Amino acid sequence: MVTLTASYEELTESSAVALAIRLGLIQKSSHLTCTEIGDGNLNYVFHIFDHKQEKGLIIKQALPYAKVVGESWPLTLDRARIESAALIKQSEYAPHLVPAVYYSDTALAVTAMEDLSHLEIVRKGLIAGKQYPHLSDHVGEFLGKTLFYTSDFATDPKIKKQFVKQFTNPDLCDITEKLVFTDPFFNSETNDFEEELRESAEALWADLDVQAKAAELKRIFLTSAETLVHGDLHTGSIFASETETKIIDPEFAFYGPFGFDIGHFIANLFLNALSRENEHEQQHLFDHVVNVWATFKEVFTKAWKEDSIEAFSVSDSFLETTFNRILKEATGFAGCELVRRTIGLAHAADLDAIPSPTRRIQQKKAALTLGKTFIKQYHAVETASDLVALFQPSVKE
Ligand code: SR1
Ligand code: MG
Repeated sequence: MVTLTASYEELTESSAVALAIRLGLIQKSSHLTCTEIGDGNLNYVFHIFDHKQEKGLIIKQALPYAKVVGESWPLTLDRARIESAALIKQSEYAPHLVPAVYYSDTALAVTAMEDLSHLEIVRKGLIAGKQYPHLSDHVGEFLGKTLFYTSDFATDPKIKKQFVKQFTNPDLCDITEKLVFTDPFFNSETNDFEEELRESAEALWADLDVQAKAAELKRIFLTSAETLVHGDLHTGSIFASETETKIIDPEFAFYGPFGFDIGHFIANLFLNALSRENEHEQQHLFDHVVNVWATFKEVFTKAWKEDSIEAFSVSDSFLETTFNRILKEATGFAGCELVRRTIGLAHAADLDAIPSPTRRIQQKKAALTLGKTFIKQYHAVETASDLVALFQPSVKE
């Protein structure tokens, strides 16, 4: 049995229910069920449901190691504090786009939050062939608002520096530094890919231009404390229906570059596009790529005009150069994400689930080519449509 001031212990389905009752978040009843539904790489997620009241609750608990690897990879519990603090901060600007937090406990590394089980994980839905017509409107709005308002453009620079401290997240950033920005570009032990991809992987490791640009992108990730980024905005971090979207799981949040989340979201749209059979089925994903950027720009511009505290914000050309830089960096980050989801440690189910082995390898090679192209050309990209234009030749190569 857990107590409210407990030192850390791993929850079970029954102790998660006991905790929820003790916290007054759910009433004791014979109609309660609890299921551990975590399918991510790092945490337990308990779904508690009162079948009589038809009321649900999520209790998420960080494990002291990476579930995807096992106990040999210890991981800080502090990420639970970061996650709940990030959700609360994001809800100041986009409350309708994140789950409500009811309780958090740093000792137990627990966050109790809104049950979103009426929605589905976007990656799963996309793999099943579904479409989410408002996905890019909502993600673009989320990014436009949260990235603008937590940056120096809207937060007093002294207060922003306190946020930089509060959201310093060395262990989770270390995962990204290694798994996204380093290991996939070398013959590292953490890499994981089919033997048929070895030739393509070796070509990538020998490509000096890719190496130089990946090094630049890693440096930007390491040093640009611009805004509070989500830090892991792939399609598995988004719940949605046809009308609603909720962005979850900001345990990787930290002060990083504006383009990081945009790049990751776009890369994951392309990964799903690569799993589709034809251009007709890919079109809505390409539309989302263009629209998430357009919506981000629109929302960010409105906030800039209305609420910027930066003296230089009177300059339209400063806004333009800011967007140009963000899109270029987002493109480079998208390239790194495509590469790592193909040959790195944590794959994208979109490609792994392609049933025909021949086609799976073919599409993974295309993902590597697209990733490489984005990395090499990130300085040259001018519009989001340029990204879509780079897709077709990569797939046909
Ligand atoms: C060891 S964690 C592997 C990956 O899972 C998370 O969702 C992040 O994307 C991380 O890189
Ligand atoms: Mg996650």
